[in-house]
Amino acid sequence: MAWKGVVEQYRERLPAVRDHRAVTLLEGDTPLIELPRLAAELGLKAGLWAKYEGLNPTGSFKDRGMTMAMTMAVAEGSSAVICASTGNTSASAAAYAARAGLRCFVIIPEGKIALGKLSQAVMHGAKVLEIEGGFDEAFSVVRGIAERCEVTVVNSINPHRLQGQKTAAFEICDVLGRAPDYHVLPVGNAGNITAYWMGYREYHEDAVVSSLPKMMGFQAAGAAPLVHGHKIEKPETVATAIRIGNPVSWKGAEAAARDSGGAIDAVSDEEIMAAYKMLAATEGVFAEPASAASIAGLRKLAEGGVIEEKSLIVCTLTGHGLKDPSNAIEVCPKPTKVSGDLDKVVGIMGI
Ligand code: AN7
Repeated sequence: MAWKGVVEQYRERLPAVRDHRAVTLLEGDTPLIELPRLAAELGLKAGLWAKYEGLNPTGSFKDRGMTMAMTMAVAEGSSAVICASTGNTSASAAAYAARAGLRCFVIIPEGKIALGKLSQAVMHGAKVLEIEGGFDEAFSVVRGIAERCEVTVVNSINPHRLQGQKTAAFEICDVLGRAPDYHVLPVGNAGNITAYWMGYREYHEDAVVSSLPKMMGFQAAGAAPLVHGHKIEKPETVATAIRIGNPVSWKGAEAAARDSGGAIDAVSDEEIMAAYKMLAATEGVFAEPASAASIAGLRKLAEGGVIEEKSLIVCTLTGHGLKDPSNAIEVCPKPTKVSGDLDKVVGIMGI
């Protein structure tokens, strides 16, 4: 049967949608890819899988939440939506708003949005406002606007967003026939870790699965409020998607880590960039830098001897590598210039 998007697939587990027609771009059903070469490289004797969320319609996991948020905005008679974003939420909001015929406003931190994401927001017709400051400042502007104007906020304070995002946990269990032992993912605004934990718990309560994963969240070291236990005034990281100093779902992330027996830790920009290249080069899977925080985190766990043999690990790769081509070009060798002369080309190939 043809896939109809996460709202249709999991409608009975998304009670708010009732019989409303879904606003969808057929998000979800993303591949769960086994990563044996990376596992070997990391010295892991465990089964390693990536939930490749970069293959959603706008290239990130945000589409799962946005189909729900936009379906409900339409059902509730809204005519405009707004979000603050480090990039992916704005790309997704703009696309789904276009699909729904709603106006879309996005507030982004000046100069800190990967080019692919900005191109999506503008192409889908959103009104894009760049403010001085980071995501946290952009988000407080959104809160202020929401108090004054008739506009639906589609950041993750909108509870429908996390409802939609929990479907990724369902898909993983549906494919594996069980829950993983470890679920590793990047943490920025902390909505996704909260949503996954909700999804796993629901399947567990209904006995669809008989175990729960340890939730292992990783923040960028320069933007790690959950690790330090306080807000970060000026968060900095090369992984601009998770450059957030005061996460909205702070409590949800803490609960997910604590109640699952997991943890939230930090990885440096160097570790993120090394993992970013390693994943692409060893497995042919291209994910954006923020997504690679999960691989960098896994490496840390592997080196720390935390992971038991024969465990089953799932890493979420939250966004596509093509979102942020400038970072890729920067960390890799430039193409070798050579004349079209066959001997010269063969000489350089060294084959
Ligand atoms: C690729 O788009 O917050 O911990 O405004 O784009 O649920 O916030 C993006 C977050 C990880 C962190 N990976 O997820 C936004 C935004 C990618 C992301 C995260 C984001 P959360």
